[in-house]
Amino acid sequence: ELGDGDPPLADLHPMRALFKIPRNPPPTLQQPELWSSEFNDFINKCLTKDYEKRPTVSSLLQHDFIKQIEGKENVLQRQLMEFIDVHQQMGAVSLYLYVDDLATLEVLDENTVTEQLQKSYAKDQIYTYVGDILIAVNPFRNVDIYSSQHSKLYIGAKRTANPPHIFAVADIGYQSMVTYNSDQCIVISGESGAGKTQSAHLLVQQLTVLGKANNRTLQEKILQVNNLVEAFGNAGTIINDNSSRFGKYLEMKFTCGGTVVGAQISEYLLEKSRVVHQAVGEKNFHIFYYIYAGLAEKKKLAHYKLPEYRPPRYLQNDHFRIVQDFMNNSFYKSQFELIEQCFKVIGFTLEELGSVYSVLAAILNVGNIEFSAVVSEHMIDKSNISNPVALENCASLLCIQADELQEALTSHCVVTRGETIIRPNTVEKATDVRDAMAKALYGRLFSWIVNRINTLLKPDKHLSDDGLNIGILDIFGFENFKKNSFEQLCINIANEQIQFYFNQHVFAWEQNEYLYEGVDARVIEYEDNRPLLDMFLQKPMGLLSLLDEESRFPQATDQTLVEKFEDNLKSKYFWRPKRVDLTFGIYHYAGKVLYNASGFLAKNRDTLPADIVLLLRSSENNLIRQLVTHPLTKTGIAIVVIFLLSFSSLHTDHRDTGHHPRETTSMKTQTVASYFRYSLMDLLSKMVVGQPHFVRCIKPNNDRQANKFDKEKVLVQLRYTGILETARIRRQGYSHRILFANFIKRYYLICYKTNDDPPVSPETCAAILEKAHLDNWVLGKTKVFLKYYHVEQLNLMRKETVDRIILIQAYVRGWLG
Ligand code: AD9
Ligand code: MG
Repeated sequence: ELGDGDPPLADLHPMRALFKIPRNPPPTLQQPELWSSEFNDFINKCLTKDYEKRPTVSSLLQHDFIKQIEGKENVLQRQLMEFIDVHQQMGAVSLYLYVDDLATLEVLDENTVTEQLQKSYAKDQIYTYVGDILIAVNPFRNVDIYSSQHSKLYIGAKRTANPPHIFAVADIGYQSMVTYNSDQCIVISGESGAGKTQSAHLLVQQLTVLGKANNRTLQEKILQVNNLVEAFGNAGTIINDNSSRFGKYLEMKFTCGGTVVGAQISEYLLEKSRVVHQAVGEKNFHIFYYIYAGLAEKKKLAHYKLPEYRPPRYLQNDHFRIVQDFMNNSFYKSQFELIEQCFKVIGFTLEELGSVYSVLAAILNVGNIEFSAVVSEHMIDKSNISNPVALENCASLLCIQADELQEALTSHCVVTRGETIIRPNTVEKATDVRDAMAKALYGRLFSWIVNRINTLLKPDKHLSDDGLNIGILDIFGFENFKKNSFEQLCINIANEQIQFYFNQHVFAWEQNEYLYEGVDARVIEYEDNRPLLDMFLQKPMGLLSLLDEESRFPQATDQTLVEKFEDNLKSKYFWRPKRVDLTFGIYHYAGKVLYNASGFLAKNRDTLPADIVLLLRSSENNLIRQLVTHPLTKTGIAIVVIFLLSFSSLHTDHRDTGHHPRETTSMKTQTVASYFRYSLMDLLSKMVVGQPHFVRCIKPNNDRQANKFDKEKVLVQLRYTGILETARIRRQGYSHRILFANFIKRYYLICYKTNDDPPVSPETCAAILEKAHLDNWVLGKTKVFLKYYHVEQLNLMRKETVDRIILIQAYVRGWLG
């Protein structure tokens, strides 16, 4: 490990500036065996590990070696002296007092913990640690803790040097990435409106600072990504004005030296149904209002065939009865400017931008197409388009033929015995096709934008080869409305899964290892939501399998679906209230939720008629053709199942074998499902391989009010997220388990000479740990068991040593002049 992976440490060091060490090439750590024994001897003197008794600077300078090489240069001698002094101060490693860490509370009960959070909150200290996990309580107002000064404070700092902060999580992720040369992932969880998305923004902000992008443009581009995808994927709900309606995994790409070189996003389960329908009190996706206000400002509504009086039907809700409501909205106007700027900064062309607006405008026009029943002698089931203007508008925006669109909406082809028969659509069916088309266009547009961003932010190949990354997972939070539908079920299952992932990491694997390694540690009880996940995911009798099965029967109804659930789900987590036809209830980890199964089957089938696909493929607009020629981005329930199944199976495999499992789906037989399985497996394997860091967002009240700490509300969240148990296990348990060989390779410098090669044995590990004055660690059969704070101390000591070696070398090699 004493290789070229180390320079970033020195690079970050404040002494770099003082010593004017050239950045390129940075001083690197040379292999000890390449040094002369004389030089090794000198370095070992400089590095005496006895922290109480260091060699004095003057005694070092008396050393023959240094005299030989730099006898005359007094300036440099003084600099070396200063350097060693500073390090001696820094090296006085104190045993940390984690005052802001719940794991150190003397009394660890619900009340004390809640009070602790409340006290901090009252002082605007919204962050608190529970061991290595960060709790963030939403302030619901701007707190002045994110300035560039704050950002600097947290770079490479000891955790106890500053109050807990989201920037510290970015820092620890970044430092772990460069030091261990391994991928990291930051998992943010919490219920809707708790502050996940905001936290994700702050992490990206700090990581771009840490990653010192060589060119400002790249830095700016990365900072715009979240804003752009959120304009399309977020919307106002009853709970949160800026609620994420999709899951997002943003990976920031770095070189192995830690310079940021690009980014990539994966998106999951966009709630497309929102395009065509919003529940009472809710809004459509932000972007629709933005373009309306923005295009009105630019006098371009007519160009995009957007009506100026009555709002398009998809935007008519209790918020907006007349177009002027959002057309003149100055916030929307400024957001439009911002988003247009984001597009440009990231690198979209003006032509692409125009096409994006056209698709959005087309979707709004699709929604305005209305049908009326045609009563004829033989067929009363036919439908006709009653407002041809909307149809014409839509066709012209999509660059397709209006009559062909009319046909695709009002009729469908059936192939029987090799013969194609055209059948008319009823008004109801035509309406469904219309809405399916709008949803598909939006979903595909969203995926296209994400893909395009990924292309534009892809690192150059030579930079990304054996590069590293930090992923940030920000999904939609747990939801419980008055009326909960299919979308809430998907969202809540995903949250269930994230909770499982958390439990696996924090409790299950840790406790398994104690057993295996013969380490005596008290077992912590925690709420395992595995049985609940099994109820959803098991094959063939899990809720989702039953749903998929029922979706395959043409005669099935939402009613038969609920009955199927009731007959087959033998679980204490499922119940069916009497006499309420389409309702069923689930006891989720975060509370009980009543669902209404109305529309479940249709939403799960999520079919887009082939006629519409074929028609769109004939479009003269490049973008629209691309939207329908790409692999189908069907985000039906099947995908959720695959997503979640791979999640849990991955973790089981990982735990059992210590390897992450291989993708078994053959790429040759690539169906929609296998395509997704492949991409999701890819994401999950990255998350599993990477070291996870957790941020748990807490919502202090239901009214989005500042300075209001509803103790009961907080307590419920602490309970269901298992924060108390987390604090216990962090206090009693050993969150870090490192193989002897890895431990020694990494930390031998703390106790041995640079050129020593101590044997891999528990004794060597013990010697290092004792030398570092640590206690409360345990040695297992093959691994060293450490508390979360040990690792930080060891890393600091090692960093100090390595920094010194690098500087001494640099000094000797004449770099400092
Ligand atoms: V959802 O599951 O996507 O519906 P999130 O993402 O958990 O939800 P979000 O980050 O959108 O919640 O936060 C909700 C609102 O809380 C934001 O719009 C801000 O107004 C407010 N918020 C959250 N975190 C902070 C913060 N650190 N400082 C100030 C904050 N305001
Ligand atoms: Mg969000």
